[in-house]
Amino acid sequence: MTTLIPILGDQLSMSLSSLRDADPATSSLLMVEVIEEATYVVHHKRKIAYIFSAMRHHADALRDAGWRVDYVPLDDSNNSGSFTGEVARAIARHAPDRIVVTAAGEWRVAAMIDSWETLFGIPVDVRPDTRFIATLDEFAAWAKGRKQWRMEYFYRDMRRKTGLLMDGDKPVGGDWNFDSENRKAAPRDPAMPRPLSFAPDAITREVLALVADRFTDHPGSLDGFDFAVTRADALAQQAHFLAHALPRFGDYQDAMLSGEPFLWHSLLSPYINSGLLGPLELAQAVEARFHDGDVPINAAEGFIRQIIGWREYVRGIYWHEGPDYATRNFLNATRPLPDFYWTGDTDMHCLSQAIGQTLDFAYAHHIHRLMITGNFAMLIGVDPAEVHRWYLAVYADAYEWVELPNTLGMSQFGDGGLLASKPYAASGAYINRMSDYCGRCRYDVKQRTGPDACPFNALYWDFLARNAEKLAGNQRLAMPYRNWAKMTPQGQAELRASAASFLDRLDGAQVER
Ligand code: FAD
Ligand code: DLZ
Ligand code: SF4
Repeated sequence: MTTLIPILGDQLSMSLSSLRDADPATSSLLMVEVIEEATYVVHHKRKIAYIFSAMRHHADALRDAGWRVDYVPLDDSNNSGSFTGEVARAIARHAPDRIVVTAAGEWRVAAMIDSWETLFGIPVDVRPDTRFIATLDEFAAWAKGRKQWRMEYFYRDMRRKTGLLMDGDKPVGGDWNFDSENRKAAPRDPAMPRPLSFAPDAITREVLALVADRFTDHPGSLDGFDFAVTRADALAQQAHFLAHALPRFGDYQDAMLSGEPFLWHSLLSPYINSGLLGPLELAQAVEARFHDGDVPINAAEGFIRQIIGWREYVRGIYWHEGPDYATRNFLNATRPLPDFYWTGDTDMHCLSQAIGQTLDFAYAHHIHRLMITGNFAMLIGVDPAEVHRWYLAVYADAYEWVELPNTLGMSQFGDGGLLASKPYAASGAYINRMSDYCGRCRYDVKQRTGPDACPFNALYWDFLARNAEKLAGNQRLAMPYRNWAKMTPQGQAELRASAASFLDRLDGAQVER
């Protein structure tokens, strides 16, 4: 029996369920660069370059391991431009008896794969993606019957399942979660670790030229592209992180500094999400550093929680909720995304830093995404679908299964509290506490109204007032709503007028589309 095995751009792992029992002598592996995948949103140029180069290197690694790989580059003159079109052409070339494929990471591509059996008239065996720690059935069983879902309880089950940082049935260190020790502001430390930089080889240079030529209207820069594009290089970045950044990861996880996009973060998400690195092997390597006495518990637990907790939890929610999750808009927000999200051209220093580094590196760490760009978009009431498309486009690690729940659920409260117990809304005071941005900004973070006041301040109160009907009953917002109620009517009116005049100026600066 001959088999066609399509391997998608985020399936760059040797231990894929579709390869489990495959015979190299009778199997053809299919990898395709297709314009539809590169343009369903305007992906950052760096992201496309990373995926194409990692795909090309992975095809070589598969060939070295004895597989026959049929690789269709973007500039193949017969390239049809879509997964389905390329599978049709591959069936004509190889006449397979069946297709075996590891399930796609998102609804859009899963629907394409579901159409293949009828379309091509051969059996299609779609296998679960076994690279995750929780199966989708396990998540569904966990979610069933619970009135409230909270990541913390799901995470504890994942700790029990994997045995990571467990001492029998008790958490190592006496607590499940050391988050309260992960909120320090970062010093401008000359010994701050720098991520490894990987010089482009001939394959990457060819891809960079292709992307520069074909994706001129996509956002972002290719300058200084230095991503790892092989598993060996991704493992080198992993080892570098474990040795140099992990020990302080916990302390400075939420911190932000001007001109320092990376701090003590791992930068590993593009490699994990595309398959070059395995989440469990990474979490186990972190645990080993802890047991060796090289890293404190707040760093090890904090990092492992992100990988086996948050990452698995958002995936569970994505598949549990279905494709309509993308259309939810609990707060009925309708404003368009400000143009400066595509340029970084704003006088609000925190936003220009977060967006600038995003355009330069296709990277921003969690707090930039949640508390700067996400917070601002929610405060001004941007349509969550627009916010979602921006995040999906601009980050090298963005695939819908992980990006959508983080953006629409966690950062925009678009699902009404399924993922987050309260909106992550904050005024300038939070940004000032966690960064050095405000000291370099033309606005005064201490002022609440007037032309020099930090815009986040009035926008924060305006957000709460505007959405009181939906949010005032939230226990976790009781304190800010009490503080709002204590203000004089004049004080409230001044804040709302200040927010309105800021929003008028913002809307006036928006280019008609
Ligand atoms: P580190 O800070 O070093 O964290 C370690 C790892 O933990 C990450 O590599 C990642 O694999 C995992 N992780 C941490 N937080 C999360 C989380 N909330 N959800 C899932 N995994 C997590 N992460 C993505 O991988 N892809 C996305 O498209 C994405 N979109 C996001 C959108 C918004 C609005 C927000 C608030 C967060 C988003 N995240 C996303 C989560 C997080 O911001 C990134 O995983 C992280 O910034 C990647 O950088 P790092 O590898 O240096 O992470
Ligand atoms: C993101 C992406 C891009 C830009 N290009 C390709 C591609 O040309 N070929 C491919 O196989 N995959 C690509 N990807 C990743 C896919 O979009 C991803 O595998 C699907 O979204 C399934 O989750
Ligand atoms: Fe951002 Fe306000 Fe601080 Fe300026 S003052 S950096 S706008 S939080």
